[in-house]
Amino acid sequence: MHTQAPASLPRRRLLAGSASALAAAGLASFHQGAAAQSAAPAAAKPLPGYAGWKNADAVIVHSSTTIETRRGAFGTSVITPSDQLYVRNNLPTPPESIVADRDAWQVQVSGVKEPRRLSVRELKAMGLETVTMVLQCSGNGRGFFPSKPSGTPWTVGAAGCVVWSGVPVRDVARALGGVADGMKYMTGTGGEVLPAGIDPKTVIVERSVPLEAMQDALLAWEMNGEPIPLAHGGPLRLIVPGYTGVNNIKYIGQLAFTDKESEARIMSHGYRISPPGGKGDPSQPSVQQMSVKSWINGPLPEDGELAPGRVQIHGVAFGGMHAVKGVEVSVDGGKTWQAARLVGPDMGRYAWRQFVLQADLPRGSHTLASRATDAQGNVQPEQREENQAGYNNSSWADHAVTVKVA
Ligand SMILES: Nc1nc2c(c(=O)[nH]1)N[C@H]1C(S)=C(S)[C@@H](COP(=O)(O)O)O[C@H]1N2
Ligand SMILES: [Mo]
Repeated sequence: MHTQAPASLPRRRLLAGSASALAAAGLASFHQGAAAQSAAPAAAKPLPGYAGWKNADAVIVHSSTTIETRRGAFGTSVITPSDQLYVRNNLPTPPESIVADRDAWQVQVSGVKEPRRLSVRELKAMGLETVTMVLQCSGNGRGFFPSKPSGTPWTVGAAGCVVWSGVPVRDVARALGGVADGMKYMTGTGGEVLPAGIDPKTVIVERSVPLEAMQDALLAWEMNGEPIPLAHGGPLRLIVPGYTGVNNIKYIGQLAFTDKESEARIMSHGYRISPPGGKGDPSQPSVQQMSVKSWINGPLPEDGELAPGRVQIHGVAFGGMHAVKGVEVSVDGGKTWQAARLVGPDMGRYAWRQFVLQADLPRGSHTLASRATDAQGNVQPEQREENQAGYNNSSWADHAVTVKVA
């Protein structure tokens, strides 16, 4: 059983890379979030203005740029309501003015035979597709690493299951004559205005994914039935199903098919699986495709003592790139397992499934765990893979909860 480090604990150090570059340039306000976090009192932090519409009872505000969904708030109806969905920004959120005239937003498309700037209005005429997808930060579950990596100590709530609508990237590429020869990556660049006087490469949000990821990718303008809120990347966001949050570029300004990976720091050194004590570098694996994972959302220790008898143990399970085949639940900390039942609609292989196991729990303490298997037979591992920055935690043991029945 693991407990979350209080969000008020001082950070051991400020975010490496971008924050220090900004600090060096004297742009203190640019990493207000990190600074506020290290100095903050224990009281709950208020929602930042751009996310003021979020349901304050359903989220944990870590900083002005990091907001997590409470584990008990996920519910059992598959889709994460927008006002409960986590937020993670590496740079300050752009001004509301960028969503004043959404259809006028433009994205530069290059690495195609006929490169062009396209407005959202033009994109809307090129194609339409809808995908339900788990959006999950690479660092979700970092709070369970005993090594206390620097960065937001997310437990389970830097994730949600979201419906996106937009134009398939492959339709856009086709309309522009097709992908140019020799391209190996799809590279998306955030449309944030960068501070003057520092090397853009050190702060820009730009990520490359393998070219084949374009097959299911969208340039999306709608989320959960509404224009994408500014906090989640409106007016236009690149959606790369199955890939971790950072690869899903908000307020996308450029979409390029490239022969090399981006040289932005967030690609070359950030989001790399580094050995404990090490530093990120381009030789290490990049955090990209998600793998099979599940966790229980109820009952939880915060519900207090349970009455003896029947409980409905429920949670979410997803496969990353593959559909979920099944979920097992243990009520004895992983000694024995029983097949859970998948409940609710199947929204496709990139969505999560919800599961339930009915159990009769006698008086005492019970450690509840879940373990998912994907359609390829990959089983959620017991242990996390140790790494310096606390990425990709899919350990079922870390996600177990202990409840008391009295
Ligand atoms: N332009 C841009 N895109 C971005 C980011 C960002 O800071 N700027 N953050 C990334 C990260 S690290 C994550 S986890 C997700 C968070 O998406 P959300 O805020 O909609 O939950 O967006 C990704 N896309
Ligand atoms: Mo993230």
